Amino acid sequence: MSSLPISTDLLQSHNAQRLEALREDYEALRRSLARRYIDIDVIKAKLAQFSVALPSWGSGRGGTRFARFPIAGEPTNIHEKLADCAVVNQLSRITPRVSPHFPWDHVSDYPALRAEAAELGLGFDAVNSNTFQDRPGQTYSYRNGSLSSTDKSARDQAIRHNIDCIEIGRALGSRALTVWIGDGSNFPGQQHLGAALDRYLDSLRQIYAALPADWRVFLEHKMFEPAFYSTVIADWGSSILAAQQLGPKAKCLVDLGHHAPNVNIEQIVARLHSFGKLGGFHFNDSKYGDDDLDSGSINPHQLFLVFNELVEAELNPRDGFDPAYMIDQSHNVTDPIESMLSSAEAIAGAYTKALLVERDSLHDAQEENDVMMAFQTLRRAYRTDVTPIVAMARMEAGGALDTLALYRYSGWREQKARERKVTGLGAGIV
Ligand code: RM4
Ligand code: MN
Ligand code: MN
Repeated sequence: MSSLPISTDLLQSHNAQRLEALREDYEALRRSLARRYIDIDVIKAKLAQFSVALPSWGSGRGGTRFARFPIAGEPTNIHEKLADCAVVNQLSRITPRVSPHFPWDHVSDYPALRAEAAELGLGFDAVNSNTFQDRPGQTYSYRNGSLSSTDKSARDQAIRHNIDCIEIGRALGSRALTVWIGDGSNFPGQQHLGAALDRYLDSLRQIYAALPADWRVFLEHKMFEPAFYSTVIADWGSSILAAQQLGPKAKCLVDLGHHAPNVNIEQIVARLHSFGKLGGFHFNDSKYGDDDLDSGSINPHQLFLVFNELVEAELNPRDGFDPAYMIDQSHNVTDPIESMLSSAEAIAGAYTKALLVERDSLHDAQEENDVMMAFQTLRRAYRTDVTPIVAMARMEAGGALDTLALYRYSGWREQKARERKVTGLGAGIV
């Protein structure tokens, strides 16, 4: 890492002003956790191993299906997106990888892009293919679907694009491909529901065959949108059945926004893990649908319960459990760097709280059907303010004690507003 975006002098003096207060809070928390026989330093060491990838598309003001409201200084290409992601990682220290999206992040020299990212202290996570929209000059339209299209030429083109993404990913040092398709239908009778899935599986088999030995493919389900009557991979059931058909390199990816309201997502996580098929996560939050709001902003309790299952999964790994944790958000009304900083902190906090659950007490209470004690065991962890642990781990890794304050003080966005070109209004993304 030779070219970190924010001045390290600035970062150090920022931390120096806040360190004493943090130490006091950390020591107070040490004492209160010790009364529960929890060693705060062990929890902090565990958190230090944790990381979550940033979505390259999350560094811009993504917009909705209705509108996009650009801000001055937002990134206009993958190079600028990487620079912004590097700011998030430098301050938060838990977002060392970026998940790129193609063709949005297309460049002509991928080894050079990889080197550029490494200079900024970043690597690449799962590559995302995009066959949910047409791009200028494309030969076959995805209007009637992509991997499940009735048109073989469109299917072949979509398969080719996914294989190209694998090639790009190899050059970038990635080891996974995430496939989310918008394929589905808007009218009853529009599509043969069984045949569409058969075509999807056939296409995926060809993509699967192109995966290098140490790669995985993540199948991402989503209930609806852009198709509003049926979606080919609508739910975790379709996803796991497809992954089981394809083979061990195929895993399921859970995007928190891709379920019906009130669905028990933590149970889905547990189920996928039971069958060794939990591959990855897209963190975000939502109130109604695929809102792509900031992680933990609407339902932090759900985020905690999801992490509670992930900690259970860590303790009982199956089929090489190695989940790819990624953020997938769209920032319409905030500075995307601020949203990603805030989300990274919320995710780290939810994980830390899940680490505080007294597992033996929980399991004992579950075995004995002691409902209230089981519930209270989770509650005790959830109620704990873990801010000092998250901040201390971050500082020890070289990050900032108050990430948002330092980001604002650094004047990064204002400086970029002077340097970067103005982005267009454009349309939003899904
Ligand atoms: C989809 C899905 C995908 C993401 C696109 C932009 O709804 O969440 O993961 O790549 O949006
Ligand atoms: Mn997603
Ligand atoms: Mn989504």
